[in-house]
Amino acid sequence: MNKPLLARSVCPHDCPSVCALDVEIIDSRTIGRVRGAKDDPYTAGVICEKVARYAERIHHPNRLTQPLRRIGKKGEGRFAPISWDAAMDEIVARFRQIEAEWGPEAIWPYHYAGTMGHVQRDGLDRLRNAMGYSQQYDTICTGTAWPGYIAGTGLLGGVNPEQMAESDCVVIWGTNPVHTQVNVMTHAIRARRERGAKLVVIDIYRTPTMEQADMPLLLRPGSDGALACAVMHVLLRDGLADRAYMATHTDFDAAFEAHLSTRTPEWAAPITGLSVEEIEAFARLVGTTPRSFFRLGFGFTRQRNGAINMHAALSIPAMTGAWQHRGGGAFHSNSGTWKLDKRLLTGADLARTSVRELDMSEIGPVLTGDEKALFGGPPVKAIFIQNTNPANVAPDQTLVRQGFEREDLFTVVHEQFMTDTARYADIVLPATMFLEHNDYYTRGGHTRVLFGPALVEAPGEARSNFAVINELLERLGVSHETLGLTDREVVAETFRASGYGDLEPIAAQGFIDRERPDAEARFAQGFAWPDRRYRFRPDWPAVAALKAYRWAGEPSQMPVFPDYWDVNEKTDAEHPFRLATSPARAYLNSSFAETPGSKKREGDPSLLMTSADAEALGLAEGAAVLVGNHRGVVELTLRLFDGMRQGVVIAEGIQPNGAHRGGRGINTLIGSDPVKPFGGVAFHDAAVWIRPSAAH
Ligand SMILES: Nc1nc2c(c(=O)[nH]1)N[C@H]1C(S)=C(S)[C@@H](COP(=O)(O)OP(=O)(O)OC[C@H]3O[C@@H](n4cnc5c(=O)[nH]c(N)nc54)[C@H](O)[C@@H]3O)O[C@H]1N2
Ligand SMILES: Nc1nc2c(c(=O)[nH]1)N[C@H]1C(S)=C(S)[C@@H](COP(=O)(O)OP(=O)(O)OC[C@H]3O[C@@H](n4cnc5c(=O)[nH]c(N)nc54)[C@H](O)[C@@H]3O)O[C@H]1N2
Ligand code: SF4
Ligand SMILES: [Mo]
Repeated sequence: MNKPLLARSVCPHDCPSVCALDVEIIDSRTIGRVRGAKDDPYTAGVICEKVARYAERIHHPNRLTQPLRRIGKKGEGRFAPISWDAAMDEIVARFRQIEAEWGPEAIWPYHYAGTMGHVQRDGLDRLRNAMGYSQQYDTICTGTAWPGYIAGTGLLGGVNPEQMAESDCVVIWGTNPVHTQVNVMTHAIRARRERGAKLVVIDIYRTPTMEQADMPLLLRPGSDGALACAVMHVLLRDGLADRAYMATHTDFDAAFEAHLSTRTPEWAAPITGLSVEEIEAFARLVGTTPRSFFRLGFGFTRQRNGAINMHAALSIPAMTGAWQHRGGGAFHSNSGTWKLDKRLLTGADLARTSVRELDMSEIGPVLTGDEKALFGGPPVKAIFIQNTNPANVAPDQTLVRQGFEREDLFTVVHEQFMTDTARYADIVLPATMFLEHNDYYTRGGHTRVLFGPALVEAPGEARSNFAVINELLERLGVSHETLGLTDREVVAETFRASGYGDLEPIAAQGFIDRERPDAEARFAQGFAWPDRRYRFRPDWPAVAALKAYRWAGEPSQMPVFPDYWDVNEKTDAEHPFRLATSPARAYLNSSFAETPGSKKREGDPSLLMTSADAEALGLAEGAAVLVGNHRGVVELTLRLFDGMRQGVVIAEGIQPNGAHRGGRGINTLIGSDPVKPFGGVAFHDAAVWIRPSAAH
């Protein structure tokens, strides 16, 4: 038998690893195995199981292959096939009619990062910019993490994460890379194997990542700020702070030192649930190990005090001076370092001024007519969705569902599968997958920008986002440069405009390396604020100005320094448990919920609870439980797991709504109140009650 052809590609999913892939091409329509590229230094031949099994997803019998029109009730899931022409005619007619009656802001193009390819992901902005439709304020994922990081450094960038392999102490803080970005483990474990580095893992439950730690630190949810402050207290107390580094590279002053003087390990112990000895040992480890690498994740920022906690954790290497040493420093994301000029693909030249920007995380309040969320403007009468599944992943599902059930809302969903959101659509359009279109991908968790070419034909009548947006623009009478271009040409133009050079050599190699000089990445010549100093005292208005963030609260309410900020959802007699909804290994957000391998691995939607808590409630392994709060009730299967602090429960993953008895998904329990300072969702911060389900 002939060996299948191997082609280079890149994983399009919303994962910081953005792995370089070698894909077996069986024929013009069929792929075989998918492997991690061995010659890519960050991927290093390793990818997650779910993408290794990609043939299951791309060739899934349930892929959408033709446009559909709703014939059943909203959300019922009954559709009839129609032609692309008829679908487009109807969309354009409805958009025109709604615009005439309510104005263009009554139409809301809504997208996220189901594909991380910029041309296919962000092209929807051409439509909204051209037509004056409502803008989208992107908060759901990065809304708390990024501001917290930028508050310290002034720039969203850090030390090349490959250098974790040269570290003597890798601190994996608030991320579970065994599930969410497996390549972090490759480089962290290499440091342990080759240099005897210590691995510290800080989480709220005993994850498979924590299982591998030399120093596991199991916190109470939302208490990271307290831990960071106590660590800095010890560093100052014991002479482990690098005062010379702080004097030249930070805004460290007597006021901050006085603030930390009361943040003792004894103060932090009851807040965090750690012992004084654990806190002291962690402080000593990072205080005596110059090459300490802080790999800061998203998970610990999905708390109402999350932005503060990110900044507090990031402040530790600024105090030890770990930034000065190879293998030391910090990393969260390099998404602020690409210097891309995306004006062509977003249609920035068409943008109108003073169009309202609706918060994507507040889709529930927006669709149910909340005046504040709508900025007092017209109701949303049409929504056009690409690359996201808000009827499953967005918070406050009771409102989201009410919104999508509105008879007067015209919903179009462009999708690969019949998701919870597509089920609510009036028109469903079939979408291509990454191996069927061209795009480029920025690797937020590393330094490369990769090119992913179209390698196989799309099934049935599936069309790319790029093609669909261009056709809509054309039918709406817009003329724009992109209409005469292919997706590949837009990649080429974007690279050229960004000073990346010609696409052809980049495509042949598969990537362009955007690594910055090491000294720059570790802010050796100064941090990115005008005075070149790391800020222990954040200037939040300056952060807002840098990234066009808007306030979700009073600026004066923010803590002045890193601290334990006690603003999280409180447990009380009625809601005694704290719930976190941490990502599952075999799903990626709402994706892969349809693939057999992933379904088998994840099983029923379940709730992890300690045996002591279960015993107190009279509940046994496998019991059906109701989990609720004022937002709604969800049914889950109880799993005993003694890997959390008592009173903490974990529901891993975002299972499809329909996988739950009762049809209500986990985000029913999560609030959509914008997290301070600039919005975002506290996905791991909910107070709930738990009862046995009457059904069992
Ligand atoms: N409870 C809970 N909820 C969460 C989270 C959590 O931790 N807990 N995490 C949150 C986070 S961080 C995020 S980022 C969100 C993400 O949630 P989603 O935005 O729903 O993310 P995905 O599942 O990655 O992608 C959504 C859809 O994009 C589709 N898609 C992929 N490629 C294309 C394409 O090229 N064209 C089109 N038209 N569609 C495509 C996929 O089929 C998929 O259905 O979820 C959030 N929700
Ligand atoms: N398999 C898989 N991979 C994924 C995803 C997925 O759903 N599944 N989602 C993708 C997306 S969109 C993103 S944004 C990234 C996110 O990936 P990560 O940065 O890893 O963030 P999370 O997965 O939200 O949470 C990571 C860990 O933080 C923990 N955590 C929650 N609250 C706290 C806290 O208060 N303190 C501390 N110390 N820890 C806390 C959670 O329990 C979880 O184990 O992963 C991506 N990769
Ligand atoms: S989901 Fe993440 S770890 Fe898995 S292949 Fe894609 S980029 Fe790599
Ligand atoms: Mo995310």
